[in-house]
Amino acid sequence: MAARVNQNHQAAPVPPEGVLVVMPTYNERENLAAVVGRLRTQVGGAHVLVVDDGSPDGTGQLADQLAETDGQVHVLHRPRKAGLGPAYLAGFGWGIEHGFDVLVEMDADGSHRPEDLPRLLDALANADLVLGSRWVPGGAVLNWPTGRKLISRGGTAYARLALGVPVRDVTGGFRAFRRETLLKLDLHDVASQGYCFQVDLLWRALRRGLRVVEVPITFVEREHGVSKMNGAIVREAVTRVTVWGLRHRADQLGRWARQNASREPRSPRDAR
Ligand SMILES: Nc1nc2c(ncn2[C@@H]2O[C@H](COP(=O)(O)OP(=O)(O)OP(=O)(O)O)[C@@H](O)[C@H]2O)c(=O)[nH]1
Ligand SMILES: [Mg+2]
Repeated sequence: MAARVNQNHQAAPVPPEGVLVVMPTYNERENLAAVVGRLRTQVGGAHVLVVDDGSPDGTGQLADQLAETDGQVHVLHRPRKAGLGPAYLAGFGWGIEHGFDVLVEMDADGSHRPEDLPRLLDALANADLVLGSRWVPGGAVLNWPTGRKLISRGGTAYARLALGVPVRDVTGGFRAFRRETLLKLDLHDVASQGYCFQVDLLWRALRRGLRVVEVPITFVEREHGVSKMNGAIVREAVTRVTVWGLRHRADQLGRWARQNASREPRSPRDAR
């Protein structure tokens, strides 16, 4: 299994009108208008769907105001905070229903720079899933304390080892999916809630042999508001990745045993 690019088959880039940027929000009132504004400037044709989980700080109402003045901004209101994974699944469902060809994941806190999006979309011409990557050459993280960098790099290293995937940034949340890619991932049984959702979708894509490409991005620590990362989110990621990794190794072992069994002679006569 490998992240791979088919160099010989360059498809035409998707027109921006077919692009929906799904942006989950929880208490991002101070960040939302700026990031949506930058996004609309960078990729003028793209639509934005804010998926707000009833933010107490009024982010949902602010999103409604943005949508009133800009026909390419849409809002999905959900009653309560239910995690990043369910918010994205709801956003993807909306986007697929409304006929978008490309669905982009992007944080609303300014960590994912809209200026990097055109490169992600360009790379999608030759891939089924494009990952914005902090940990490939050319990628960067600005203003993160060493502790945060260690957690992120450690998480990626653990997932790479457990799952045997060749990807450098498995937990990043700035990504572009083709619609058909999402349709192949059996999203109905995704149970991951926190940023483990990112590993989950990547793992599904790789197991189905889809073309996954990493593109360097510059990740910028949020300037306003607070992170929603917590211990429960980290624990969920470690537990699920460990279970997937064990299952994967057991499958490999089972295949290896079956291959060897079929090669072994059944009787001394067969061996001759
Ligand atoms: N709708 C919804 N959005 C969420 C939820 N949790 C986080 N978000 C949003 O998802 C994006 C990423 O969340 P962050 O709080 O930045 O968490 P993070 O990026 O994993 O952590 P940091 O790197 O510390 O910022 C932001 O736009 C959040 O507002 C949730 O439960 N529901
Ligand atoms: Mg963030």
